[in-house]
Amino acid sequence: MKTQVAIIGAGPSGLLLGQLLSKQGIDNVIIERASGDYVLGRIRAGVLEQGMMDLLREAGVSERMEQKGEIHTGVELAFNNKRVHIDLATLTGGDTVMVYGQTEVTRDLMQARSEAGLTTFYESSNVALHEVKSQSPYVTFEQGGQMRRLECDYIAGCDGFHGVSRQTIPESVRTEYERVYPFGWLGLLADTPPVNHELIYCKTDRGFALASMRSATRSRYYLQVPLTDKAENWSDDDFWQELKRRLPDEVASRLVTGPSIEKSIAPLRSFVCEPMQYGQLFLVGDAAHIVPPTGAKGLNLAASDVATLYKVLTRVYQEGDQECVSQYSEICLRRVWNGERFSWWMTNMMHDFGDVSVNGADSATFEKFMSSELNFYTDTEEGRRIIAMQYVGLPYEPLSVG
Ligand code: RFL
Ligand code: PHB
Repeated sequence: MKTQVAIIGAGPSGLLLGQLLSKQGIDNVIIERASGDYVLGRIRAGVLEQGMMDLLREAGVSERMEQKGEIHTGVELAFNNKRVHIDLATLTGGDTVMVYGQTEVTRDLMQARSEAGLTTFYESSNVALHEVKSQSPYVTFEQGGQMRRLECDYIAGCDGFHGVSRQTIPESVRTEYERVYPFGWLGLLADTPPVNHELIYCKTDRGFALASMRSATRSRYYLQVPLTDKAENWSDDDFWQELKRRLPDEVASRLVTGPSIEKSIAPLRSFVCEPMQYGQLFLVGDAAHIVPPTGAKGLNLAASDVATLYKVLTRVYQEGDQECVSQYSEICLRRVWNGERFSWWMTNMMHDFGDVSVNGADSATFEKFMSSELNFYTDTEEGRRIIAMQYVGLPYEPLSVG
């Protein structure tokens, strides 16, 4: 088998890249380890930045998002008996975010790919990347007991944090930056009306909580929990009671509870792999970087990587400019590090670090620094604007003219 671009992973990064490339006439094949149902069953991101909404429109997969997604013009931060409204639209001169689940984005992209008759190999095992430094790389994988070989010009590693693509870059070439946090997020999805019309990020003495949603009838909530907790040991009742304690009183009084559809714990991590390109291989999305979910940036950073790689490969194939490939890593990493810094900052300000010392400060001192930081940025319009600009997302950087 032969294609122009081999894409490893059919998560949102791989599917969106495939869709955009196909629209430019660039042939691609996706190789995915899991089944389509498994990929759709993962409940993850809920907030899309302006740049990602525009990219989904460009990819021709925005019809359902326009109908079902909800534009949010603000978010709320609650702490110390205060509720601060961050008016995203006013503070940024009109930018907003869209609440539309990653599951729905993935579903739309899967449908578009299957309607266009593009090839995806689900349930592939032993995926391996070969000769990525040469002009003729290839991918081998096993499917239905049969070994297959896919020859290509380029490989896009869209296979998430635990994928094989990043490991293909020799250790002597890559540098990995990492911060693991001493807690996780327990998420619960329920068919209950959301407790508030906007998201509320809550910092409390009992730990962080987030009130989010998927639609007018489906809510998504998160609780900061110790890493030692197991989702199956949290009953729905325990979850709702703890959430009530962490929401502002007035909000808690209107919480509607119900049976959970999904409950899971995600660890929190900041991680970046540099560089994001090696020979003919590009790392995209979670394969190259992870952020803690506090800033709602993970999927959005994946989308900005896709936007950059799409521009690079379009220029390669339509203008014959192979030099522009070397711009990919630097352009992506500038935006990635900004998202990393914002997510780390929001995580530090909003969570309870318990007895763990942070950045050399004992926990009580760190807590004082972070409370002061939160007050400083929320008390003034300038501070709120800084939060708003980063929450809606920075603009995508264009390729430089070669
Ligand atoms: P994914 O989604 O992990 O997809 C990778 C795909 O690659 C496959 N794969 C392989 N395929 C072939 N061979 C191999 N060896 C393979 N190994 C793995 C996997 O099966 C999978 O299908 O990465 P991608 O596409 O880069 O997408 C990234 C996003 O999923 C991620 O950044 C976001 O979900 C992060 N995130 C959020 N991002 C936001 O922008 N806004 C949010 O509100 C937000 N909330 C969240 C989140 C992530 C969360 N969790 C659980 C980590 C909330 C949570 C709770
Ligand atoms: C979500 O709805 O899943 C969500 C929203 C905002 C975040 C993280 C997760 O910051």
